[in-house]
Amino acid sequence: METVVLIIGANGQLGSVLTASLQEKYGMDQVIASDLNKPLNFDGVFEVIDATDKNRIEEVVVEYQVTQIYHLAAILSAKGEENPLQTWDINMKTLFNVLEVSRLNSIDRLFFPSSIAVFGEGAPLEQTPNNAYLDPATVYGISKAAGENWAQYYFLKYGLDVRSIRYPGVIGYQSLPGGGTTDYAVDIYHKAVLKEEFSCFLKEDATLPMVFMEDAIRATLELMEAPKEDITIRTSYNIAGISFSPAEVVAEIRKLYPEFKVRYAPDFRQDIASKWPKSIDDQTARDDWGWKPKFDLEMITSTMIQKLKEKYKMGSKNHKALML
Ligand code: AKB
Repeated sequence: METVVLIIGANGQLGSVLTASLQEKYGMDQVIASDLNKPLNFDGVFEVIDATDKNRIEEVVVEYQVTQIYHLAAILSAKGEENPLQTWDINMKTLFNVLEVSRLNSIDRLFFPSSIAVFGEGAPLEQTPNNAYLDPATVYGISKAAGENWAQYYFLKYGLDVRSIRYPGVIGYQSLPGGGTTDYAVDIYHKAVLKEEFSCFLKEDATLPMVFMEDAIRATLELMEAPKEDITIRTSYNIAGISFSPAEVVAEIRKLYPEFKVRYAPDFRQDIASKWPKSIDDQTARDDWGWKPKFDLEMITSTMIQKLKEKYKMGSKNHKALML
């Protein structure tokens, strides 16, 4: 069977980079990117889909004979707290729509991203195991924990091959995150390259698990390629990259930009971060499908700085315009 992939939420931080990787892997015509708006100069097949509209998802699935779906659309942790009930509605409705369309159209494989936001005060902060107690404190985390259980339910009840990763904060130069608690770890590199002062919304010692974009994409593709019988977790897999605090990333950046200035102005996102793990035990992902991160903080920092310098040199000085 020829693989045809639909990506829902293709304009997001992960979605935009994953789309390019899937196009490279399967071919331009085999990948259907979708989101609420078509980006300017998009290269490839794009369909406008509002994932709260189940019929629209199904229309595209049928038209292109889609065999795999990556459902990436969601409202993240910090943004989600502005309107909790709306966040719950959107995150769950879009997931139910995708699960149902997948079941009814015999989708071969479905990817659903979860997050370290599923963990709360009931889980150990260090080396949080895959099967730790889940008591998330944000509506985003609650929706992801519920989503993991619904994914497993569809697997057990209908045999739908749903696979999932609990992403830590994702750091990449290709795209900007939006509405997350870990977003500072991307913004900080932009400010360093632009030689601007950085105002950090977390405390200097707020250690969080992170992963570099290349590793995050590779993890996603490796999980989706793994033989079905190797997948022992149908809720979601922990993956770890590297853990660091704002102070540690600042120290690393200052090796290249000694004058780099930072001030700390912790806000409500610090409360969210304080309940999330500091480090993650990802042994099951390593055992089941061979997961292993490649990028440490030094490599992340040198790559981010080098790539962002190239981008800013080539493009506009306008931070937002550059990333769209
Ligand atoms: C967020 O900060 O909300 C996300 C996440 C860890 O899921 N980056």
